[in-house]
Amino acid sequence: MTDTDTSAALIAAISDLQVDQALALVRRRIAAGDDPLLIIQDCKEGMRQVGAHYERNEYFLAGLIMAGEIFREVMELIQPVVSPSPSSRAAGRVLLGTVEGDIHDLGKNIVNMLLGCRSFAVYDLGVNVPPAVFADQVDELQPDIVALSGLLTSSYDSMRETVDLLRSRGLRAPIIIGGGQISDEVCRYVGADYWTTDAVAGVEICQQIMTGEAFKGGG
Ligand code: B12
Repeated sequence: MTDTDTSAALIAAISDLQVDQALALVRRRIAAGDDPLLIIQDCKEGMRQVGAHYERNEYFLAGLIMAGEIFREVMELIQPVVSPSPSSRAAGRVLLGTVEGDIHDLGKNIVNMLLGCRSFAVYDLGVNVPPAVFADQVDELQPDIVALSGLLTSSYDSMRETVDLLRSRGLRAPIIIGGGQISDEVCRYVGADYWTTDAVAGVEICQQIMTGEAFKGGG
């Protein structure tokens, strides 16, 4: 199989909810020394296709649940081969969580893992986190960056409430939002400083924030 074939086969296995096949392909690519971030990228595309099946009523909630389980198992295989950066000094402190009303956490967990690899200290509040909990933790932990995750359209209102509360309590640290459907328009609605639909890009933004090189916005 060529690289393109394996990539397409993995996307199809996830899209078709073929757990054994998906895991076998991931194991094979890890053994071949493939970049784990490219493997994650393919899995993300497979998940996007699962979502599209769901929208067309070809899959139901059980399909989403199964896809979530496949992705979790894939990440168990990938996590050990994602290499941390050599620095031992904390690059910055990030308070992370999925906003209230939203329980999607696979993307957030990737962000957590990649930030950890880049020596950030990450405080992950989990999922369905109310604005007041973010605000209390900001007071206690004084993070350099607040990072909010949300996949549902309805989570934009939660993000906005969270940002409003944090700003009203005097938070000056930058706020970055991430999730599959986030856009510049959503970022402006929410009142966040940065946005992204990609974990790797999000980590780069966090690194640029810490070195004072980040431009507001995202992509
Ligand atoms: C798996 C899944 C689930 C699983 C989640 C399991 C889990 N532990 O997370 C379960 C079954 C729980 C679920 C439930 C629901 N889901 Co769902 N789900 C999905 C699905 C198929 C994949 C999501 C995923 O994990 N993708 C893979 C990850 C890696 O990608 P990601 O999350 O986008 O994260 C990446 C980036 O966005 C970024 N990122 C993410 N967060 C952050 C944060 C920061 C700070 C940064 C920097 C970056 C970043 O980094 C990641 C890597 O690059 C999507 C389809 C889709 N298109 O996304 C639907 C989808 C999100 N779900 C949807 C729906 C409707 C639901 C339900 C309402 C279904 C129902 N009837 O109950 C419930 C909602 C429950 C709730 N209250 O949250 C819709 C949302 C539609 C909308 N516009 O609001 C989608 C889009 C499916 C669809 N096309 O209709 N779901």
